[in-house]
Amino acid sequence: MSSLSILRYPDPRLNQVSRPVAVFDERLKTLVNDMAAAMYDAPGIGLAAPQVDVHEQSIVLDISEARNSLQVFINPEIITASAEKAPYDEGCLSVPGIYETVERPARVKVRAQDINGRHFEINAEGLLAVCIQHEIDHLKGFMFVDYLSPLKRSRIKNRMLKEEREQKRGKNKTSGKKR
Ligand code: QAP
Ligand code: CO
Repeated sequence: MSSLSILRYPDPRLNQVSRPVAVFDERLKTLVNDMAAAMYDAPGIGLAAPQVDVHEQSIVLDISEARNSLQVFINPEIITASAEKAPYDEGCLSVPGIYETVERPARVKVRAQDINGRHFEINAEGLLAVCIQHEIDHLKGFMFVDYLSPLKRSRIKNRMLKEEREQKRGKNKTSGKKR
């Protein structure tokens, strides 16, 4: 079980801008380990720190079938993005049960730091490119639903708020009775 709980859309804390990580210490290792545990537990393929209410530029992802290839990106930046776009049916651990098609650059070059602060660059395409861009958006307070039309977004928001209300009622022993 994981100790971190994942914020759910439309929690306004998901719109906070994350600050860069400055210190690469034990605390950061613990955060990244806990984020990975929360992602595997969910299960998901990517998680950004603001989704667990930590507003620092830290991302974990694992797009492998075997779930044994954790990738960590601290202070990630997209250096170049292809003009060519590709669509993908995206979901998000903060918007459970919702999947919508989003178009993004098909290929990106990303510069980031590893858990020890060493800089590295990767060229990503396919699912990896989608996932990295999706997670970097979280660090800017931006969500995949923000690419959708206002109508679609408001429908998703209402669905999530309704689920939240129903979940709260379910937890209450007197649910179903007049209060
Ligand atoms: C972001 O998303 C992503 O709705 C990571 O009920 C998604 O791990 C990048 C999940 C798609 C690229 C493509 C979603 C789990 C997991 C749900 C996730 C759900 C349970 C989403
Ligand atoms: Co997400």
